[in-house]
Amino acid sequence: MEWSERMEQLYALIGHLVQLLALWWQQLAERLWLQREQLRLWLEQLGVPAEQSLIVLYACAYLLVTLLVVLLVWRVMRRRRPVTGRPAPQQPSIAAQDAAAVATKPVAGEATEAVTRMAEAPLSLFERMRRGLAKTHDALWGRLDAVLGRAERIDAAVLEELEEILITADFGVKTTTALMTALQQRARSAELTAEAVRAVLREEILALLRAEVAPLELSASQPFVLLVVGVNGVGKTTTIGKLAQQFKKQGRSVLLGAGDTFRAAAAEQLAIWGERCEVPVIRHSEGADPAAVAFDAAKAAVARKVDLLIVDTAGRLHTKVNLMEEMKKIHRVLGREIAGAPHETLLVLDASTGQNALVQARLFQQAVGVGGIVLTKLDGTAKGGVAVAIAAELGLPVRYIGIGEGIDDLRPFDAEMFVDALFAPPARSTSEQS
Ligand SMILES: Nc1nc2c(ncn2[C@@H]2O[C@H](COP(=O)(O)OP(=O)(O)OP(=O)(O)O)[C@@H](O)[C@H]2O)c(=O)[nH]1
Ligand SMILES: [Mg+2]
Repeated sequence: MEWSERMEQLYALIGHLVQLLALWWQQLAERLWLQREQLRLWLEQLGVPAEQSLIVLYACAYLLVTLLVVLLVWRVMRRRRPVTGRPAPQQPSIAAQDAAAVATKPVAGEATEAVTRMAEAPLSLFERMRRGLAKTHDALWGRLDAVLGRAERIDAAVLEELEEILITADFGVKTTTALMTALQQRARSAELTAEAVRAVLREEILALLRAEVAPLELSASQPFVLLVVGVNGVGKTTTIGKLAQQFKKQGRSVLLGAGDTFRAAAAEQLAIWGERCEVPVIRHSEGADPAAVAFDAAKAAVARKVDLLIVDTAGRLHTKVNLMEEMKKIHRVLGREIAGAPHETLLVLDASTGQNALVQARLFQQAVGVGGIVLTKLDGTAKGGVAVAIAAELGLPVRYIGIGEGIDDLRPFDAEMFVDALFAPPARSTSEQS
């Protein structure tokens, strides 16, 4: 309601009140007149001379009524006045709604809100990575710390426990064996302390990862064609959305191809990402030939001279021969339209599937050839060691890791930051880390 409307209502109310008061005043005056002798006696007892008693009576009544009116007006004003004293906006902004929500919370709620807001303050890249890898960190650092903390000396029994920890964190048998060999070698040359164990593990894991770190190089072709493959639900479409957003932010032109025609919702999901990142999407109807989508998308990418074409595909079981054949057809079509395309086949793997991700990677590598890995959902699993196993056992570069569902939670893989996040003591503060 507008402020002027409120004021009009207020004036009308005051008008009614004044009428009421006038009536009441009239009745009161009549009564006083009838009781005037009695009142005059009271006033005389209070020391008021008889000739002035009438005027004192009127003055008292006048003061009383004025006081009552002032009190009434003050109460009405207090009840109706908006908090800010300004008209309320027609469409409150999100920030205003937030502020209103905070304002209506009890004091304890306000404190919690403040803490939450502090927690939501922009985090350093490292802190984001550390939080994303918290579960693997706990499975590795937490358990290592417990074993090393209670061991008086690092003997064969302790090494056996360490081996079990690495296996449980999904480093894989081959990688774990390599790490244990490095520890035993160090033990032969010098006494193995808890600190030395941590240092050796950190160095060895970093060396394994560093050997396979390679960022995606888009300058190899224009348009650069990225084909995204993987089994159902690993995060292909989400990864494509996040990638489109990141490349767009870098100033590159991007086009998306909705090659998952298996489900109508799949193209819709990609179209939503396209809208969100303001990136066009080439799509066909449900059940259409994915190779036809790839063909149209490649044609459009050339005609529009985009920097990057990313083609989504339906999740498929690597064991289904016909689906793998379909993928090969998409490969052929893209290659016919754009020389060398797809320039990269990115295999998306869900980290929470642990060693099964390695099996998928091997089969996709055999079937369609894989250029790099995106390891998603590291935030929800204690099996983050699989990143090391992929690098060490498959020789495939982990290009990106997914550490959450947010648009910025897909990060180019940085081996050092990854290892630091795994080995960082839990109590380390943000400022120290950044
Ligand atoms: N926590 C977490 N969730 C993720 C991550 N990446 C993707 N997801 C979620 O995983 C679910 C599946 O993601 P999609 O992108 O639809 O997976 P897809 O591989 O395209 O699935 P299909 O098209 O059915 O084969 C969604 O709920 C995503 O939000 C990640 O890094 N962390
Ligand atoms: Mg999908």
